[in-house]
Amino acid sequence: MPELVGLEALKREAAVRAVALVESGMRVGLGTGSTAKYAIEEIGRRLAAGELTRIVGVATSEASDVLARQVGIPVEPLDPRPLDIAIDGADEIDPDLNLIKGLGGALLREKLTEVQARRFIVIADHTKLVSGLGEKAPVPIEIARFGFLSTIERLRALGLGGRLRQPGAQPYLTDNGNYIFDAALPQPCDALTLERTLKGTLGVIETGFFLGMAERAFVASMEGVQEHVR
Ligand code: ABF
Repeated sequence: MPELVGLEALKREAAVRAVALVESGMRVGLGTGSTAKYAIEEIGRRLAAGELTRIVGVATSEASDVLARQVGIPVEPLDPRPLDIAIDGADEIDPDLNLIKGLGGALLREKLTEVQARRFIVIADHTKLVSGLGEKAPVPIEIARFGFLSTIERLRALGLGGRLRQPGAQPYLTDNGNYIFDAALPQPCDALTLERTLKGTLGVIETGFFLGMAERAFVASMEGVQEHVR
């Protein structure tokens, strides 16, 4: 494994702490992003070392599916059975472990997977800690391609700023074939009320609010890895 320095090394340490909670025979939700990547690699390492057996992974993105198979984790599609644990990164973490996720674009599969986990563990670096959601990051909202301009009008009518995610000539396309609107949040933001409103808005498929889902977070900073429990 390559030598990591600085924050990257600490992100991996946070991932290693989370993966220590994984036991043989578990069905594990595999997150997406640069921190979750370390968790997938660590599960692969523990499998190869014989520390873990009979692990089944459920991947939250095509990229994590590919990585998991590369490191020797058997991957299955999500089915209605509960997952024992899910480990994933986040874009913002508030003091109650409410999250914004989805800047990596995988919010729908992440939420579908992580809501089924008995234990949802977050791994991140300290820059993700906020006193209120929306302080630093927009909330990604996955919207249907069909009629997306009309959906964006509806989002603007709710008072949301922001823009359609468009890194190049074409809008960003999720693994599910949808677009993402990155919404700037008013501060302070009542995330629960906004989440309910958004879920009732035509054209909205899912939001990046992960409220009341995380059990604990391992947060890396230059001082080490801190554990936050809800
Ligand atoms: C996923 O990856 C997403 O929900 C979140 O957007 C992102 C965090 O990535 P990183 O760990 O690279 O900051 O967990």
